[in-house]
Amino acid sequence: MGQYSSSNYLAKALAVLLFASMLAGCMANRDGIFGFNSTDWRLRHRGSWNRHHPNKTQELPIKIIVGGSENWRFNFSYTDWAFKHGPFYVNDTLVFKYDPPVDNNSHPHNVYLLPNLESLMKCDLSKAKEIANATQGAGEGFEFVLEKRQPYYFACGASNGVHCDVGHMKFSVMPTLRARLG
Ligand SMILES: *[C@@H]1O[C@H](CO)[C@@H](O)[C@H](O)[C@H]1NC(C)=O
Ligand SMILES: *[C@@H]1O[C@H](CO)[C@@H](O)[C@H](O)[C@H]1NC(C)=O
Ligand SMILES: *[C@@H]1O[C@H](CO)[C@@H](O)[C@H](O)[C@H]1NC(C)=O
Ligand SMILES: *[C@@H]1O[C@H](CO)[C@@H](O)[C@H](O)[C@H]1NC(C)=O
Ligand SMILES: *[C@@H]1O[C@H](CO)[C@@H](O)[C@H](O)[C@H]1NC(C)=O
Ligand SMILES: *[C@@H]1O[C@H](CO)[C@@H](O)[C@H](O)[C@H]1NC(C)=O
Ligand SMILES: [Cu+2]
Repeated sequence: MGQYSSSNYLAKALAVLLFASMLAGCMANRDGIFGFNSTDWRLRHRGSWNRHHPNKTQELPIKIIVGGSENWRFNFSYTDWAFKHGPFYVNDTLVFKYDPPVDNNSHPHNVYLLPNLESLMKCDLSKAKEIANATQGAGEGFEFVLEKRQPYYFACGASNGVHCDVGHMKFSVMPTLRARLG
């Protein structure tokens, strides 16, 4: 009996919660409901909002800064970053930002496109193509459009693969097509 009524109470509480969140969902265009600022939330979750609420005007490609606020640097896991920030879509732009060399002894970053997964795993740059040199990551950064539905393999080619290998400056993306409404 006691068991029953407490679980009954729980069910009612859940129903109320559910209703409240549905209401919040319906009124998602109003800011500040229940202290929940949906505009703010949408800005912060722009990517996932777009992906879960495909909408013609929100199907536009976006620019993504590689590494987010970490930019393109030594010793940051870009494989993890790419996993967390996917999926990527055809025509999205990746932006690589990194400082230009300060003197002749610095080992500045750059960006290489590798031919396949094996070369990425081995940090083998022998068949790779430089797409951005040491100075192109400055300022607004180097932009690369993911034009095709194909895997792309990126790495830093500095110090003959050391940045790629020891510095984890490598990742791959497989852009897909955006879902369409009707
Ligand atoms: C909600 O957040 C947006 C963006 O941060 C801000 O411009 C707006 O004033 C906020 N609205 C309320 C009601 O706090
Ligand atoms: C699509 O998004 C735009 C901009 O956020 C909004 O004004 C419009 O009402 C949305 N359309 C639909 C069908 O959800
Ligand atoms: C690389 O980062 C890890 C933490 O993510 C840190 O423990 C380590 O000391 C760093 N190594 C270098 C060479 O900066
Ligand atoms: C990508 O952009 C190009 C050039 O603007 C366009 O021709 C192509 O249709 C776009 N692809 C997709 C899948 O949106
Ligand atoms: C860098 O090297 C070049 C030639 O290799 C030299 O002219 C220049 O003075 C050097 N710069 C510095 C800051 O050492
Ligand atoms: C890097 O590429 C830019 C644009 O192609 C070029 O202007 C610049 O001279 C290059 N810098 C080096 C160090 O090769
Ligand atoms: Cu590097």
